[in-house]
Amino acid sequence: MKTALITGISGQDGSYLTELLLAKGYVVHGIVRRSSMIGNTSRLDAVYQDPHDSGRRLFLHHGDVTDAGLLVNLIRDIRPDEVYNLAAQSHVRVSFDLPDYTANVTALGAIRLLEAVRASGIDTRIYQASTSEMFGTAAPPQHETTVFHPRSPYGVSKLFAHWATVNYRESYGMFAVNGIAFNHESPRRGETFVTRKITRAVARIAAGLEKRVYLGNLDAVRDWGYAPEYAEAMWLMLQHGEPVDYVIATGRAATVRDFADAAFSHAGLDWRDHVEHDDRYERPAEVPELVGDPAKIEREIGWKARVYWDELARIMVDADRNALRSGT
Ligand code: NDP
Ligand code: GDR
Repeated sequence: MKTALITGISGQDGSYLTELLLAKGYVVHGIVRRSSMIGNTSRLDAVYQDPHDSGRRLFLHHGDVTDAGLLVNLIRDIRPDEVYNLAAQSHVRVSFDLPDYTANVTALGAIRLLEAVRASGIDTRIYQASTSEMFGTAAPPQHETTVFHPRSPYGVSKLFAHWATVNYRESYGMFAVNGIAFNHESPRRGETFVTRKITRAVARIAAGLEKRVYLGNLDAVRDWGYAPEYAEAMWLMLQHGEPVDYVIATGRAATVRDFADAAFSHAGLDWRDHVEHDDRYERPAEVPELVGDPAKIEREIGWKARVYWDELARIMVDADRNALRSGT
């Protein structure tokens, strides 16, 4: 029975990865931040296991990737076969307001974890959640050898974490890999990311609860995939014979405007009647066009996206309308 440690287990990807690993028979440990509310683990409700159940395989530990001692102790005690570093201050717009904090969590958090694994001397495979944001203004389609040009404190922090992962692999021979994931979404997506913001608004507008939604740049192009499939890619990368970095993407893209059109149309609405512009959602520097080239991961690992952005919009609208109807 394999053991995994997931940082960021309470996030969108962490919850799907946990479900995948539990289904594969893993013992899963996750780091959750202490909160004054209990709601910060709600994405894990479906797989929650009673701490008094002797057969349980999911263990949650209070912690934070800014605490090096905690990481060292956990790695030593758990001795995981696989570590997935998904913890991050992951919101690009927010990173402009909190650059120092974002770097501490997203950049230094990654190197603290790498160092904790190295110091433990345990033979552990590490997945680092790298991002298409590192490409920034590089022309599409972006692939593994495209030159990086990040455009936000978040992108810069992730680039540090990316190179730290490469450096630990090259310096110490560790099985440490970067999945350079393009945007991936789901009904569990955080509510301030643009796709979920749109699909929640569609549900509320269709129900007569609201009239409009305020957005920033509608011209941005993104390669949106379906998050559960990306959790599968993460796991596959750690099962591979060699530690190799891969782009994880669908290869198809659309503008924010296209996504809004698909989402509103699915509910029988016209986006032009309900979307308004608000400058506050613009960024000091924008990433105009991210379209991934997934050829390498398709060829070498056999992973391929199955859900593309327009179907994703429909999945998310349906989920938000159902949640509104059932009051969840
Ligand atoms: P989320 O924002 O949904 O989840 C982030 C997770 O990190 C949450 O569990 C959060 O905890 C946790 N976290 C934040 N700060 C800390 C900290 N200081 N210590 C410990 N945990 C912390 O992100 P996603 O699930 O969407 O993404 C997972 C990872 O993949 C992130 O690193 C993200 O940057 C990266 N990524 C995501 C992409 C996407 O399109 N979704 C694309 C490319 C990369 P809490 O719940 O308490 O906030
Ligand atoms: P992104 O996702 O910045 O790509 O980062 P987000 O959904 O925030 O923005 C996508 C694009 O939409 C434009 N946009 C808006 N964005 C938000 N959040 N709110 C708005 O109202 C709005 N209007 C237009 C943005 O300007 C942008 O161009 C996500 C995160 O998950 C990162 O952690 C991850 O690394 C990258 O995807 C890949």
